[in-house]
Amino acid sequence: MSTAAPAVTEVLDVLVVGAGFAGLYQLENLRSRGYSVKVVEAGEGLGGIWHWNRYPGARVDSEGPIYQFTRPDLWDEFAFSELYPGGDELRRYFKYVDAKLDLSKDIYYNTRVASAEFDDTANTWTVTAENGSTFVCKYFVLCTGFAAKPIFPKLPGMDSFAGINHHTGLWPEGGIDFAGKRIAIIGTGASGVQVAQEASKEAAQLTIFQRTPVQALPMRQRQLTDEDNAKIKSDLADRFSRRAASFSGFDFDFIPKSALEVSDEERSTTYERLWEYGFEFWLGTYQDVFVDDDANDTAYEFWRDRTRARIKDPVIAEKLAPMTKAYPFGVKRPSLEQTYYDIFNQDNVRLVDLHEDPIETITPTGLKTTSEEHEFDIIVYATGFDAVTGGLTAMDIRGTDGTLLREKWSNGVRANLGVATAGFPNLLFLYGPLSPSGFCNGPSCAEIQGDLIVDTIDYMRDNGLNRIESEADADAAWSDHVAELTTEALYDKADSWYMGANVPGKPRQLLNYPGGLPLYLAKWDEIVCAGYKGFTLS
Ligand code: N01
Repeated sequence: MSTAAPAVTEVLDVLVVGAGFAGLYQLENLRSRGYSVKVVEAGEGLGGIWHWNRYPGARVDSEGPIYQFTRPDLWDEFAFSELYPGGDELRRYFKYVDAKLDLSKDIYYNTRVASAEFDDTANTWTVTAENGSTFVCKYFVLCTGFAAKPIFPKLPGMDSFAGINHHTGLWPEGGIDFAGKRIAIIGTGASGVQVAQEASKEAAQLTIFQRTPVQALPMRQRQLTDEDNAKIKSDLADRFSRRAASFSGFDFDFIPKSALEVSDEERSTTYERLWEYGFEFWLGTYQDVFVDDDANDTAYEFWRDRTRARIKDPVIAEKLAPMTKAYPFGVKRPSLEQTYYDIFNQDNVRLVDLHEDPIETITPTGLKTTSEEHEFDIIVYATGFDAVTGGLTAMDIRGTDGTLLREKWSNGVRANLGVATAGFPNLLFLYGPLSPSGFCNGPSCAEIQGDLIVDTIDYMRDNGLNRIESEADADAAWSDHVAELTTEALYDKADSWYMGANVPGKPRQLLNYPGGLPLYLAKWDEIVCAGYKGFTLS
């Protein structure tokens, strides 16, 4: 296994950043086509988000079996023990993939990229890591994922807390004992929901600080027997084959009807059916639920009534699932939950509504809201990520005119097809801003968008070309296309990481491509068939 990068400069065809699904797919595919390629990874193991997300209860909250690589020699020999595998099992999966494909020999762990500069004459990037190692590469491929940069709230006194405090995305490897502790969780997104479910089992007192209610759906978790796995595998290839035709890279899609054109009876039968799957109540719903507010109301009301029925205290029920929707259903990422709404019926669990009682300061013994002093042993920051762009702009990547990528995007992202931007030749990013990214099942887009990147590098080699650069007009046109699609949907009606709205000062724009995977792929085809229209190749 490679550990940290070498002290000498290494010259490569491709340097990939990030050893999650996307980076590993690039490594395996580029390597097999004869390129010299290495991956640099900040963590000390592979798995990307699954390397870092070690908080109690961390598990995939997308449909289980379709959340893996599609190579038959990989899925055929690996069996998950749960429909929605947990972090430990996903790390076991990545180790298995590593052993099968011998990936680690080409990965430098504990190697975080600090900066990169483009050599305009040689058409190469010189990339420097924080540990001082350097690489010269023709193509610099960023696979940092959407959640590489955790964010903390800016609260006075944070350094003064004498207990244990961690962000969910930076959880210590050995774990933290929750038994008998007084625990605060700040944030109620997917991570907050998952850690709260676990903490509620053991904590002496768990206090959950909510700013915006999550709209969590039933996970429908179950253990998988050998028989279940055999059945899953019997039609997995077929399920994988349907991914590129669906909006989000799953094997199912929206119902091609309006929620408003069907009878109340049909809609309610449909919602009952989708509710039994949980996840599909979100991405398998009527096609206008995220577009038309009235259609959206029908889904919200169903979700609200099902959810409120589980919460005994009507005051708490109103905070968790308000009668009047706080924001349209499903335009912030709904988490999948198992016991989240039940734990508020327990004596050891309390909800604090931050709109009524905001946090004023963190204290040495806990935190102080406007109306109360709370004492805690542990504070969990489940406050999310500078999503989609944060991992990219954290590096000092300098383009041809000396501008840093983060400066270039300081007033909003401009990126052609969500994979390249003018002034940064031979820099390609996957799962990046203005591509399907956060709307797309991670492994699906690692492969489907990943193939487009590999094919582009092949096209360059096959045609004796050395430099590919997006044109500023094409960046603007793609960004305008995304903005126009955004106005046709309801995403802008919520303050979410999808909109960049969870990070103070970040420009508000939809960071994921809202046209769905099939339209995105059709746009790629159009551009490639026109000889990479909108890119300058030389
Ligand atoms: O982060 P989030 P997350 N004061 O941004 C609150 C994926 N994921 O880590 O909604 C108080 O969703 C914030 O409040 P508000 C999944 O795609 C996947 O939970 O901004 N509160 C919100 O409640 C998910 O969507 C898995 O008003 C503050 C919470 O913190 C994405 O990762 C598992 C605050 C942040 O929620 C991110 O989820 C877990 C402040 N200053 C996550 N700042 C898998 O299955 C923020 N909040 C892979």
